Amino acid sequence: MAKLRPIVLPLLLTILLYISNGEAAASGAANETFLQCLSKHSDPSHPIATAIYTPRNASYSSVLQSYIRNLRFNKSTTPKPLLILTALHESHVQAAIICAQKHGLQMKIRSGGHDYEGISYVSDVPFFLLDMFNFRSVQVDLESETAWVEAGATLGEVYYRIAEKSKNHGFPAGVCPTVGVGGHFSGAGYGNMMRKYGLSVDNVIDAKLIDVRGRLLDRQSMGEDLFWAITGGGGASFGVVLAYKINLVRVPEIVTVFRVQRTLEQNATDIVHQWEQVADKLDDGLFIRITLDVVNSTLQTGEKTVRATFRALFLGKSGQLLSIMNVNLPKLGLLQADCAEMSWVESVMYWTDFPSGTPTSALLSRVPQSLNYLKRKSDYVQKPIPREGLEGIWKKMMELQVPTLIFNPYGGKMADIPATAKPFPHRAGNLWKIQYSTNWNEDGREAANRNIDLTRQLYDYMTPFVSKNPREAFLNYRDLDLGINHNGKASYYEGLVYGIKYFKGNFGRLVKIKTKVDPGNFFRNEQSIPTYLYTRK
Ligand SMILES: Cc1cc2nc3c(=O)[nH]c(=O)nc-3n(C[C@H](O)[C@H](O)[C@H](O)COP(=O)(O)OP(=O)(O)OC[C@H]3O[C@@H](n4cnc5c(N)ncnc54)[C@H](O)[C@@H]3O)c2cc1C
Ligand SMILES: *C1O[C@H](CO)[C@@H](O)[C@H](O)[C@H]1NC(C)=O
Ligand SMILES: *[C@@H]1O[C@H](CO)[C@@H](O)[C@H](O)[C@H]1NC(C)=O
Ligand SMILES: *[C@@H]1O[C@H](CO)[C@@H](O)[C@H](O)[C@H]1NC(C)=O
Ligand SMILES: *[C@@H]1O[C@H](CO)[C@@H](O)[C@H](O)[C@H]1NC(C)=O
Ligand SMILES: *[C@@H]1O[C@H](CO)[C@@H](O)[C@H](O)[C@H]1NC(C)=O
Repeated sequence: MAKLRPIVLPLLLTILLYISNGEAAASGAANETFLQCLSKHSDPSHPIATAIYTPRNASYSSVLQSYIRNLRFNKSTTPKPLLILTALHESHVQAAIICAQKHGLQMKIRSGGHDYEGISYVSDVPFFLLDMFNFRSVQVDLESETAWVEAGATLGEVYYRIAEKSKNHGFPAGVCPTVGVGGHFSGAGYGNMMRKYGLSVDNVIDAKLIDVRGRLLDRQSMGEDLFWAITGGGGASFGVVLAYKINLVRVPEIVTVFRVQRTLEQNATDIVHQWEQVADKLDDGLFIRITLDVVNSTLQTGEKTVRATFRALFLGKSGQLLSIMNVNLPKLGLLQADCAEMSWVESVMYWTDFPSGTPTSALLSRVPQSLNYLKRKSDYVQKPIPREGLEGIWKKMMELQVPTLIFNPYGGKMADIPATAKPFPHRAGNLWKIQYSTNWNEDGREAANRNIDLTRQLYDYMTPFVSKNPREAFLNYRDLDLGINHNGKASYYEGLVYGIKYFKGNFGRLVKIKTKVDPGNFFRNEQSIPTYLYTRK
């Protein structure tokens, strides 16, 4: 299939640009090309031609590549869009939706491009890309402690614009500043204030969406069901999100961070074991993430060890943090010297690993700090892993060497919010989430297969320690290993396979809403919410 692409693409493009579409002609629609349709259905005072890139435009490749965040999908063999529409005005989005249906074209929607499986800009069927990066305004209103943030804004822009106006406000969302609002919020969004304030979507209060009929809707006009669905169920199954309105949260003027590393020789097992008992029960303002990787032992050359990196944000001062730590996690041996006090926005910079002293305006950069080939998977832990269990995991990690594990503690506000409040179901009963994270820099299929296989081996090894029936997963950690939808006759059953893992009991409500708002399954992708009935031709 991949070998055919260079021939297939220009052919399809010719069809798209010059020949009237068969399906449209057959259905009696106007005898027009897709491009003509786009310009006919958009506002003439915002010429859509200035937003259209076909492979003939010189900057087509650079526009496509600017928001590829997994190098696995930056290859000549990666399927490419027939055109990219970099929407500049809401009527461009409306035209894209209307014309794509008229011409039977698959549409992919991209905001920040961080989807781990690239499903926002890759497809196995002919498609075009609706790219939302121009929709990037962030309007902060301190009086009401709210903000309207457009889908193509980055988290870094959101944090910067809030901090610019207030030292006492922040927003609970992800750690990486280049992540896009469109995918992040529509897929729930979590970060290091989750234990205090919940997910991003727990703090979203309104939205603007273009639906399958091209209507611009807000929370009131879309209704509570659809609003619920696009706050955690993934936007791309339901419409195109233009913007979300968020409630800002209060943060103290001074927060404290630390990063402490311990290898197995430095009692990492004891410390992780103690963390397991307390991490979800600590003060809500304290979030301690553990990253586990395999490094050379300092004791003996040639020996490997596991290193645990404890990284924390505490919404308070270091004195109070130290007393919490001495009572609850004394085995870490945290010292005053390990702690740094700073403003909340500086803590965002710290967590992102910007060198200390970097100006906060670096949060506005859309160039990622690093780009890799990568694979991610997720799991939930619901009972502490016994010490021998941890020791087995370390042994397995040292055997595989490459994949790393990241433990993100739950509890606090996460346990207080009912599992049905949002499509995201992983609330009370979860101690922590595991992210399996593998990065590599070598090009080629062989390297990719090897690294993906190592990640899957570690995931398989973890089976006895994680949630089961279903084995739960986090939508924003997109993982096509969990199942793929071909959007054909078996679509509902294919959707059930991954849908139950991402949404548990909320899957049924999502399918019901989907069936109502998009019965023809126009808004579809490899892991979208299916309809109950197979209605698409
Ligand atoms: C470096 C990195 C760090 C991350 N850190 C975190 C983290 O700390 N916390 C966390 O929760 N997640 C994190 N993630 C995962 C991230 O939240 C998801 O990948 C998220 O979906 C990315 O949003 P995006 O807009 O950048 O992605 P995109 O790839 O543009 O979109 C992701 C999905 O959303 C759909 N979509 C995008 N925009 C719209 C829209 N406007 N309307 C409808 N559908 C839309 C896409 O079609 C696709 O299905 C991280 C990812 C990366 C690569
Ligand atoms: C409509 O399409 C047909 C078949 O492609 C073509 O012969 C005809 O010229 C087109 N008409 C217009 C008005 O473009
Ligand atoms: C791409 O090329 C077409 C045809 O030359 C032109 O109409 C369009 O404006 C170009 N797009 C951009 C964004 O410049
Ligand atoms: C993506 O691929 C293109 C074309 O091969 C290359 O020029 C570009 O540098 C790549 N991007 C990155 C970040 O490696
Ligand atoms: C590890 O634990 C032992 C026993 O509790 C203790 O004596 C030793 O000092 C610890 N080592 C480190 C590096 O903290
Ligand atoms: C770890 O040790 C191996 C050989 O034992 C060596 O090749 C490698 O460079 C070392 N890695 C680091 C980060 O020091």
